[in-house]
Amino acid sequence: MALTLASAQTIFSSTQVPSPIPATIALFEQLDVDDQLAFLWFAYTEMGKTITPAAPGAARLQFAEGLLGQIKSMPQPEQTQVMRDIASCADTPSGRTYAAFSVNTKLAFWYELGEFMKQGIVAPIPPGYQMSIGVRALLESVQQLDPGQQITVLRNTVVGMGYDVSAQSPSSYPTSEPLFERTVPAPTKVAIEGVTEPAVLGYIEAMNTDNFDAAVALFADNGALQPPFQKPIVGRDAIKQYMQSEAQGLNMMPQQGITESREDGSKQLKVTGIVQTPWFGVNVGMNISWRFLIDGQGKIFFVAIDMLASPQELMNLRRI
Ligand code: 45D
Repeated sequence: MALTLASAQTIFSSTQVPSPIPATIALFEQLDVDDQLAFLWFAYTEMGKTITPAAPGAARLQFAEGLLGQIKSMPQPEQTQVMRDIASCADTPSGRTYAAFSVNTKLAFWYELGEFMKQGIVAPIPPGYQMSIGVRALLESVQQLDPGQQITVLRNTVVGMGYDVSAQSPSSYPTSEPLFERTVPAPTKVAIEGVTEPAVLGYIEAMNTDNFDAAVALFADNGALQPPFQKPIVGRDAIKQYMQSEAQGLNMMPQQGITESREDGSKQLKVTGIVQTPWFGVNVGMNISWRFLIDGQGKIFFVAIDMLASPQELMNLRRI
């Protein structure tokens, strides 16, 4: 019987513990826009006491410079309004410009705006701002998350902002992204306890050298990759575009896994480990799992990347 995407998505589903991230983001979305901006500000500055993102280079900032320049030249009330418009996904010129940025450019835009707010070049959170109960509760729950989960909450809220005119076309990843320099060298030796599958080892090795051609060559023709909290991306071309836009400079450190053979000659593997983003380098490790379905020809038919609910989940490789 041919492998199907729907059945591939369910592999190892009984071992998956729900991540607290979607629930946190749902709470964030219930806040009004001023509270959202305030929450992000306090979460970001609080987090900044222990971990700060690497400053985005000029090559990446160039895409955001037009919008940043416009904001800088506005009177403060208008600056605040632009931030509100972007955060509330309003249909405005700035909202449209922002939505067309890649994920990393969106992050770079807010990084720079945060710096401007600290320097007083852009309107800060109003000095008399009183935290609402909702903001306070959300900040408290975010403090319970591990650092990898905290930065994922920030990233995913930022990604969802802006007015996306092309929301219906998932193939529209921005091209010509500047390279994202690794802040730390990638691990060179890949050894995963319990895993010898060449496609899996080759995948990690290719990703750690940003060799996305080699990575997608390991996929079956109609193979699929499912990023955390997203729908699967199907086909080599679409996967490669996605990787170029969102997977540059990631350090992947799988630690252990299990391999199970299936009756039809395919194999399913669950691998757990740590991923570092070039935004935070060695300072933040994200606990994740990869769930691979390898077809009878040794090609990747499906891989899902999931954020783990807790570090304990790294060891959770039993089927039952
Ligand atoms: O609104 O195998 C202010 C895939 C206040 C590929 C602010 C992967 C106002 C395949 C503070 C200014 C990619 C799926 C805002 C693996 C305001 C694969 C600013 C996984 C917003 C393993 C806020 C990769 C700021 C993973 C500046 C899991 C926030 C990658 C900045 C995960 C936040 C990467 C930053 C993550 C967050 C990166 C820089 C979670 C970066 C997060």
